Amino acid sequence: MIFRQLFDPVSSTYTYILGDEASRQAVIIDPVFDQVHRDVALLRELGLTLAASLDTHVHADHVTGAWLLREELGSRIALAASGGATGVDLPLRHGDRVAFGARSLEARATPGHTDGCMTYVLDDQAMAFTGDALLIRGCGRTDFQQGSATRLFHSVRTQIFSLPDSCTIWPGHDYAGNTSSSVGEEKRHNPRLGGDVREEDFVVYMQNLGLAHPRMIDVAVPANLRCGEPEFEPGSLQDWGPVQLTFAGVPEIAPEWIEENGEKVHLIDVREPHEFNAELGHAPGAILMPLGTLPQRLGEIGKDKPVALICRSGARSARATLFLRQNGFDRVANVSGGMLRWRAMNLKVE
Ligand SMILES: N[C@@H](CCC(=O)N[C@@H](CS)C(=O)NCC(=O)O)C(=O)O
Ligand SMILES: [Fe+2]
Repeated sequence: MIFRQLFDPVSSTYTYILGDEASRQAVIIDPVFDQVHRDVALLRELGLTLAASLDTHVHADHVTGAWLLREELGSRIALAASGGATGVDLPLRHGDRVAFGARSLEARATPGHTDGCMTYVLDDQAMAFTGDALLIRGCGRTDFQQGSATRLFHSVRTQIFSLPDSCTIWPGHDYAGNTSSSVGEEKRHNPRLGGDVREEDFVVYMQNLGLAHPRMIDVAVPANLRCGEPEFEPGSLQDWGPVQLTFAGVPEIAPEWIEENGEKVHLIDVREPHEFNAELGHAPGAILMPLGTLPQRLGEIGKDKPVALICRSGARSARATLFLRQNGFDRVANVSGGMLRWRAMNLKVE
């Protein structure tokens, strides 16, 4: 199986991608709105088709990427029916399964952090995605969104601690840099829910957590009750051309689009002068500005048009693209594959 754990540093949220090796069908668990372009790029680079996105609950601290992923990739939105959100394609009930190729996840109702929390258990019970029901040596708070410490205690004890000790726990968040745990480990060492802790002890513990209110709750909960559909059209990378973000975070554009639309962009070639006129040649209208000279020459680049950057293979121009972005150029893209691909595609040269 293909498996990735991804992190959103703003909300300390973990997003997971699971893919079936043979069919290339995949699911994503707990995508974050602001990270959707990253997730789309990784799915594309790994050759995966996204069947569904699953949220473990209606989050209070970040907006889900479920709606935006459906817009971009046509994936179906799965969420507990009891979460009460609109726009859900697969309203899940306890015991339902979501398939991706030959593999599947089983939804187990684990209410307590919110009343609609689900834990997703892989078909062979080797992995459980617990959302905020069970965190590493911790658990989700129970002081809002119909939270209940007694319900959470029973959820964890009956639905998660009943899994094999070897089952890996993949949580919804971690605020200390921990990445995973196991059922056996949490049964022994979770200070709130493990060992000989009784329900009464847990309830008192949870009444005394003393956590600050999540900063985003007033924005996140209403948006997540629409599966992350924004109230306004989200800004698009693509407003000037077919720009795609790579997983490395570089906006890229295809050389053939640049050849056809050369007059719509400033095309900057960041190679050295001797390369510009050597055997690869250069694209018509390209302006020579070697990478090392960009910091001094930024002022020469007009902001009246988007900027496309090119070099030999696309590596130096990727660095230049990021440099321009950091310096206030929003409409900027790397010409993917550089002059090597440009020539391989028999595009016009000077
Ligand atoms: N400081 C965070 C809030 C973090 C928070 O409350 N997280 C929830 C999960 S959505 C939780 O249950 N945290 C448990 C804990 O921190 O122990 C923010 O402002 O967003
Ligand atoms: Fe949460």
